[in-house]
Amino acid sequence: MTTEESVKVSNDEDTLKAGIRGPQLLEDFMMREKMTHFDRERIPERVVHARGYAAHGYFQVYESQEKLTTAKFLQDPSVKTPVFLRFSQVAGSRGVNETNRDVRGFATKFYTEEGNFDLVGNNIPVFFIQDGIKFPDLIHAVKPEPHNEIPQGQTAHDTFWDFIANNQESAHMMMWIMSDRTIPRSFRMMEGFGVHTFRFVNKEGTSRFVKFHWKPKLGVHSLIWDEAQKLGGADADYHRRDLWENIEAGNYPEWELGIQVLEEEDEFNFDFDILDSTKIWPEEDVPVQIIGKMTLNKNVDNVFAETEQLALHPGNIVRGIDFTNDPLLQGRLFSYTDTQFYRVGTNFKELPINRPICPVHNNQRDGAARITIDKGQVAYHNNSLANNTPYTVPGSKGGYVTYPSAVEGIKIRATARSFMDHFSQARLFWNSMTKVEREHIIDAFSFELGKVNSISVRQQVVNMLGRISSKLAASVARNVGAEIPDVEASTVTKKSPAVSMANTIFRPDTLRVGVIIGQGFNESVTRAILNQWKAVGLQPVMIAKDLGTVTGENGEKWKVDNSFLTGSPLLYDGLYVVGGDHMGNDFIWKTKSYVVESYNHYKPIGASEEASTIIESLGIDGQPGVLIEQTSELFADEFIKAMTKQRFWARG
Ligand code: HDE
Repeated sequence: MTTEESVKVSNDEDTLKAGIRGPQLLEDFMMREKMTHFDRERIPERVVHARGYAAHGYFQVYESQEKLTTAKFLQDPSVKTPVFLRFSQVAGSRGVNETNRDVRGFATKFYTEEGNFDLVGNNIPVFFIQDGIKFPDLIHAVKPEPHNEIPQGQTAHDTFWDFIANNQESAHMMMWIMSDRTIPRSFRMMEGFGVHTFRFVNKEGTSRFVKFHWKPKLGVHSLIWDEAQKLGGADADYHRRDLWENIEAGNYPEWELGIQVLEEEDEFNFDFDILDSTKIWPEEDVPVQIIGKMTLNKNVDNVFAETEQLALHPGNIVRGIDFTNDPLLQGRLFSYTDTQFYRVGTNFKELPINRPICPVHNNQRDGAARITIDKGQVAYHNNSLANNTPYTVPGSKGGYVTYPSAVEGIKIRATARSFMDHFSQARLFWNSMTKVEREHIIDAFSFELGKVNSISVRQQVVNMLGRISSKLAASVARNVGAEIPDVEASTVTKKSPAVSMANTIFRPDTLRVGVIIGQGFNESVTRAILNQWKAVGLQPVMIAKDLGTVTGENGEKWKVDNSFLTGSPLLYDGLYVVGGDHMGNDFIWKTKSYVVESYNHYKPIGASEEASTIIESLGIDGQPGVLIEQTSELFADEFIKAMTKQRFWARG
């Protein structure tokens, strides 16, 4: 151990004192250094997206996109572009539990050969507001209320819903937020969206409008509300633990990058404004073309140095990509650098996690905590003393050139008419939901508004829902004691199947099965079943009454991962009760509580013949997704199918 000045430390436990029981001496440079550094360890948390977790990986394009863009990282399929992806929650502070209902940030820094490109997106494709100037209002409304700092990381309170009811452009976003998308099962099972309309520009200088999508290879899956609430207690770090453990285990999460592309001349061919961030471009109208894949394969070494000091900015673009007039995007372009100067410091771009992999040459100099030692006499442009270096690079040689889009009009503070239809796409979303998805949306609105104290705000929101769907409004009104509104609902009948999570990919890999074993369990049958499951990527977690080992009927000792106490049925995607030949009352009782919780959360439940009495005693045998083992091979297969399906909504 040394001091920061590299003096070797002989004692790090006792402060220098005048006499063995005497006062401490100010001259103790070791103690002073340790304490003063500690006193400054925290930096301001992000004003939004404070709680986040990130990992390293790489991106590869499937085939050259040169027809659309000159962006270097989208040209050569053999190039692996390093990426760093930070997931986050918007509303809570850094310590908030991770399963709260909230939008998740999905923000990727691409370290390309021609500079950094940041795609700072969310797991929802639309946003609350249309103009950046409203963002501070939105965030003031969603954050804990200022007079009592309650509630933490929740939208279920008066000021948030008051904002929503009085800023109705948020109607579409609210439908997405009240769906299960805001309580994801895993970061690995979320879609990501760039939200805004960007431009791709190719070498001929042709510009097209583009929206970015990340599609998870594992599909899009969510928790259910009861589970999410309880998980906050069972494991406040549920999502980061899931990401960390899966990357450590070599289960590298993957997302495909998709783009929706529109020709310039199609800009006005839609019944919404393509620059409005409260609108999707329905995938059925503008198909998503899959162009590449991102893989996360390395956890961070230090969360503060990497995840916390990471400074993302939607304004970090590279040659071949440009902005549009999307007013929300334009507002963001100002905010992000400004906040990084405050949060991280003037020279934040020099930090290892933020600096590009290609060299930086310019005349920016000095400032607090400058790391680079800039050499030479000259720090200005134009110059003759340094041969006019660093020199600028024309577009034809790779310099960034802004797309010369036409600008016209008078200076004005107003919203375009084409941005004023707030309900058609909210209705489109509602139309696209399955029965179960609709029930969850109604429950979510009812929960949230039920936590709102102001009767007037509840009613205003219900009135707003009436503009989307009279059925939705009536159901929520009934649940929260509001009047059924007398307003015209949107008449849109169109659906977009792509927005329903029922149409996602269903796969068993990486899902966790809690396997409850008792003394005297059958090792060979259990091993055969678990091997079959592991072969398709399921992850068994061994649960028993106590930690340590459990002895099977042939004397094998199996290691226990979780006891009933340290585990929880909330932590597994399905349950398999093996039991044993001496299951005491306590074992049976605890097993039953695990089964009941899993059953209530619609999860697959399997039981060996020996443990079938436990299932029968609960009266749930024969229910969908409840499987009793007859022959082990068949059972193992059926159980894999059940795990793949994930939830059995049709339970009586
Ligand atoms: Fe952000 N947002 N935002 N935002 N945002 C920040 O930047 C802001 C918006 C998003 O993991 C802040 O470094 C304004 C949309 C993510 O480090 C801040 C507006 C989308 C992250 C900021 C928006 C996002 C942020 C806070 C309206 C999805 C976390 C700390 C014009 C497309 C990035 C920081 C990370 C972070 C401002 C709207 C996503 C204050 C003014 C729309 C994922 O600069």
